[in-house]
Amino acid sequence: MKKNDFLWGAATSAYQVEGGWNEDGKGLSVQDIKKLPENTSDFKVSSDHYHRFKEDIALFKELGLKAYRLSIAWTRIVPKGFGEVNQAGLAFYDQLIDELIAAGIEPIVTVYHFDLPAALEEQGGWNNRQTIDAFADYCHVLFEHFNGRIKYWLTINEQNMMVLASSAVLAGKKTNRQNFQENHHMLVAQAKVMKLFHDNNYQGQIGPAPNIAYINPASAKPEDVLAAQNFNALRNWLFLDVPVYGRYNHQAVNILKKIDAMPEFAPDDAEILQAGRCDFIAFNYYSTNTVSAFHEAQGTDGDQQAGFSLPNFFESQSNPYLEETEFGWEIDPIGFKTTIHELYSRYHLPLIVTENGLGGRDIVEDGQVHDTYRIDYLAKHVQQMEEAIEEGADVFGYCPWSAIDLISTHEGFRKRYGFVYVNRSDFDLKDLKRIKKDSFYWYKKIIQQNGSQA
Ligand code: BGP
Repeated sequence: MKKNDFLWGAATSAYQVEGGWNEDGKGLSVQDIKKLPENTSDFKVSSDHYHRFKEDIALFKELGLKAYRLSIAWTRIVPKGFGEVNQAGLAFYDQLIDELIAAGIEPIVTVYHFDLPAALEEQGGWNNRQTIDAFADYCHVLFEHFNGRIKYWLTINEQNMMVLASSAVLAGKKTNRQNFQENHHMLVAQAKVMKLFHDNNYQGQIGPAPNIAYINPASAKPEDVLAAQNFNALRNWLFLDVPVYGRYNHQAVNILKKIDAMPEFAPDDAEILQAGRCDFIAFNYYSTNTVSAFHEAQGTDGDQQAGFSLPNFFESQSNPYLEETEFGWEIDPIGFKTTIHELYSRYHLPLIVTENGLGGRDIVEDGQVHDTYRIDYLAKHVQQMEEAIEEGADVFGYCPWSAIDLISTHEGFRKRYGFVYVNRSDFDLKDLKRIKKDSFYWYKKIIQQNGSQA
């Protein structure tokens, strides 16, 4: 049964919503320096939430949000990634978090959402083990400063997509070996931070936030079923077995060895992974993926949902039973239920959905946005989630992407997700006015009723 204190929320991330890219001592992140496609806006102004957060939180309160998932920009707190702490950055998030709490909205905080400090990237980024300590120091500052005000901490947003879809979310392509060595350092950093959190008895709980998409076999052919199991291990379970069980998933290890990408472990790493565990699982879900056994000679490289292929292991296939969004992402609400049940059976930890939503080219007509396609997507996903809860899975919150329009990871301002429209385009900032979409009124009712059944 869904509880009365179920966290109906919504999500954003710092670089995609805030703007104020170089204000009040903020350092540059990899997002500020990445090469963007020509038709796509940079992140300098985004939705200007940095200057308009009070107006935005008033809208979130009107929407009835019980929770708001935000991320803190590492470069506002520690501009160079390591060393000096910027008090003005802490002061900004003090105001933001206090405003949320005063509005009765539970802040859920991601500490790192795709925005590694550029100064660390220049020193080798996650390839350099010093980034592990930099991350732990940064988190320590946050835990000390916000202790008691944040009940739910999320470590790293979609670490699996930074590794598997790096060209889409970070605009940089690396070899498998580099990617999985960096991945290992992130896993170690996350474990260190989870241990630090528990050893110091900070109030609240901490969890990872991968993008989980259950992988379907393209057919019942045994080779396809095995391919799907392999991809599930590499895309999904690798990223949860470590924070839940303290060790790598064996099928993922097998693949990494065979593609010559098994990371090097420093002497204490296995022990660190064992010692740092999570309290709950946060996950982002947009759709399932489908694969067959590998046939073609070449691998492909997709964005977060577009699917992946790995020679000798699996090959991305589209699912003929699913519709797609106008940006080509498949829509699979039943797959959401499958994913929730699979996660709960594997890990037996409380779950929170920290992203789910539909990106579309919204249009304003007479001051209104009739985003029926988004309502349809969200309604079907809410229904499947409610059924999963009814059937016994422990899900304690749902934070669709996104609370308000913001810049997509690689498709600019034209791909919108929000309940609130922001009046700007990729290259014309217009007046950045906020307009409540039809989905805003729909979600408000869902929250008021505590779900889709009154
Ligand atoms: C997730 C990211 C978000 C967000 C969302 C939508 O992968 O965590 O930051 O942007 O996907 O993706 P996109 O903006 O590419 O449509």
